[in-house]
Amino acid sequence: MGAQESLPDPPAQMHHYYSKFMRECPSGLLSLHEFKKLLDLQGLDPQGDVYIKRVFDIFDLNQDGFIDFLEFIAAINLVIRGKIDQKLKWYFKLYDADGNGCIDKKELLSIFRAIQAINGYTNMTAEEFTNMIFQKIDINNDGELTLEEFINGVEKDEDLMELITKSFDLSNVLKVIQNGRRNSV
Ligand SMILES: [Ca+2]
Ligand SMILES: [Ca+2]
Ligand SMILES: [Ca+2]
Repeated sequence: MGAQESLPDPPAQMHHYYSKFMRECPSGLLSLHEFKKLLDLQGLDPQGDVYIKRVFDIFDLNQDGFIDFLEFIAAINLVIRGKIDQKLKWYFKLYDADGNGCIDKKELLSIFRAIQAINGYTNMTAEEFTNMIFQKIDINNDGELTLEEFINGVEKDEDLMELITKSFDLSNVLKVIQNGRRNSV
């Protein structure tokens, strides 16, 4: 609906992102260290660091320890064009730390603690947040969230959607990509 028309045609866009990527990352391979620098997330406490490493690992599709240009483009596509479902799948992957296809309370709790370590202030404790989510969307009450429960539950609940989106703000990633890092050191 209109929004996409304002974007340059794909090849030009690709070129645009390629120059940005190469400017931020002349080697063509973005390391975890550079990723944190790019997002201005250095000097986090250990919990926050573990969390950002998980975000990095999800973007690092071939798991070679670097984000290359294609992986970078895949991330941009998710941020710009991804449908809500695709984005929620991404968050699900982020929260499902052991990758067994379900989010349990421990996983959600540790994610939310890490988010607090990064963002600081929240008006709920990590425990309250976790219990609230399970009360709302663990439909069969088995203490685990499947992908369906997660997507259906979050889609139906605006507050929850906002909380989840804030847990790792993909639009901030895009802002950094568009404008470059806030203060180049
Ligand atoms: Ca990679
Ligand atoms: Ca799990
Ligand atoms: Ca369940």
